Amino acid sequence: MAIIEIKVPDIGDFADVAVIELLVKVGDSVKTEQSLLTVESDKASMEIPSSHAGVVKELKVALGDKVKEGSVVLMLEVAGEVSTSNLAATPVQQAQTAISSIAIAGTPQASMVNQALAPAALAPIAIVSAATGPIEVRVPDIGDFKDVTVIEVMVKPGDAVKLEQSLITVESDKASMEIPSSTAGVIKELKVKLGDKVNIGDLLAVLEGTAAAPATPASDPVAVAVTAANLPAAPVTQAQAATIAVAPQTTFSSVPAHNPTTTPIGLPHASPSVRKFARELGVPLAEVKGSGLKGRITDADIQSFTRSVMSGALQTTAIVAQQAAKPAVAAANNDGAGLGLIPWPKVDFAKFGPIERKEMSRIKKISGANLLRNAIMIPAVTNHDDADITDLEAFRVSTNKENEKSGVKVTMLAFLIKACVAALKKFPDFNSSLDGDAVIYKQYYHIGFAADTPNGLMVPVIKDADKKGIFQISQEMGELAKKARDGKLSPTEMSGATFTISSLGGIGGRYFTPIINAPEVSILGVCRSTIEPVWDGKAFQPRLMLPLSLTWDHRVIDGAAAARFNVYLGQILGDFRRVLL
Ligand code: CAO
Repeated sequence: MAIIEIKVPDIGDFADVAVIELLVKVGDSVKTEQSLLTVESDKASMEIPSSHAGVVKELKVALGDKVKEGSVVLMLEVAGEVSTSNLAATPVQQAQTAISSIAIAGTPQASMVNQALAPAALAPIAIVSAATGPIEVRVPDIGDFKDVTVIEVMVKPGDAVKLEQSLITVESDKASMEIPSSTAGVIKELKVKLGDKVNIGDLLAVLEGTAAAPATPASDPVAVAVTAANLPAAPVTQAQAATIAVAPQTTFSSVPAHNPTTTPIGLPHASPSVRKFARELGVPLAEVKGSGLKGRITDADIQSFTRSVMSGALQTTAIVAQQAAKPAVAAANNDGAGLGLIPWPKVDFAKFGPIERKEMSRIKKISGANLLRNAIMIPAVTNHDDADITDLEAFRVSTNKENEKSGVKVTMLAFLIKACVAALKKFPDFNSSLDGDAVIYKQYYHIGFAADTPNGLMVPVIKDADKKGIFQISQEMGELAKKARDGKLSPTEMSGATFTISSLGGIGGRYFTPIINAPEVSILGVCRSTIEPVWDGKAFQPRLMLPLSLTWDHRVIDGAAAARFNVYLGQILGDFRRVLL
């Protein structure tokens, strides 16, 4: 065992960046490259990773501390002996790699980068087609990070922007950064929107303005255009134009513009990893109160927000809005008036016989409101079909016999999950979600399964079911179903599903019409298999038939696709070798 110092790597000539978040505490085990803390300049926040795996022995920094290159961040106990020469270099080099690849060279943000590591791009890319013509602002060198997501657009067409004013914020999985304008001017056209992926050289906006404001001559038509676009007052004189051209800061101050050094109202202050965590749980960041430095939102804030919502102590705006919406009010009050219907009948049941009144469980109340919204808002259709699972059931039974000692029982539901993944891959519409007028196609396969619990319906999720085998799925399902029944499922274990299966096979019934678990677009209901006479062309044969009920959102999927999905699912359940085709 050895104790080593983990230091702040080279962060360019920026001294004194603030520690805004500590991601580990004493006693924590950390993996190599696990983020230890977040530092922030006025333009970028970034996480500093650990160069070694080990156990945190001592923290050498506190929230709000200013650090610079070489500051000791923490003491880490690592396995084995570590040579002193390694110690000095390795942490710094690794963190340099992480940081240099995300920072923007040639801009104020570039101060956070090791200039020596990224000498190539020293200026934001601005293509000026002509002194008086439109100016294209493009994404500058953001290292070898590809496809970073636009998470904030700070300007709109018609806005006047200053040189180096932030236009958008992009985010990788480790850092978020603001991309500044390489020129002053007026935004004529924005070429990106929220959620777009951008890379170096991509066109962000077309501006009309001064490519290099101080150098622009007073009579420059561009300057006049800027003036005309931004001064509400009547005629603009050449003298006024000159003022604007040579002193854009003062002149533009009358134009409301985004101040890149302050967090815009409503924009939550949180690191990229916290934002990602919030997104995974569907937590609206804007509603979370940050307990970190300067109100910054931490992982713990997201967790306690989620706990509060789950316990009913807190309601998100979405829930409040939903309850304010007529259908949900109708649900809460059993009042059809909210839907423009005649009121729900109010009956004194006690008049007719003895009664007992029981409050619904919290889970039932929450799921009830969601089910009602989904039932009302989704134009859902259900297709029924049967799958011949005679051979699959025989295989399942023999597999369980062979593996009796393993303690893991393979269930039909595990095979159904695998078969559904194959069908979802073939018909990606079923693994999507609606987002306004766009459809989001998910390239991961997280399958939710409805579990009946004493408190009501819960839907735990088997994550990445495409990457797991039948045994692993069966085992996870058993564990998750037990947790569900014991009321111990975490929010993470119930989030992120791309498709849901509701199996009543262990209970009975023939077919039913499951309600889609929004924002998913389809759900498969399964009932109890029975031996049926099936005509093979010559005679009726006794076959084990599994009733399938597929409900789908008609806005995204059409009937023919749904029929094909069911047919394909039936073929796979009939012969799993088809998955290989
Ligand atoms: N046909 C015939 N038998 C079936 C079957 C099917 N489609 N599916 C399961 N079975 C059998 C199993 O083989 C098992 O029999 P053995 O004990 O003899 O092996 C028995 O039924 C019980 O299975 P199970 O229900 O314990 O296991 P599962 O994997 O099928 O389901 C779970 C697990 C958690 C989904 C289930 O327990 C459950 O909660 N189902 C209810 C879901 C629900 O409420 N859906 C409705 C939602 S809408 O309100």
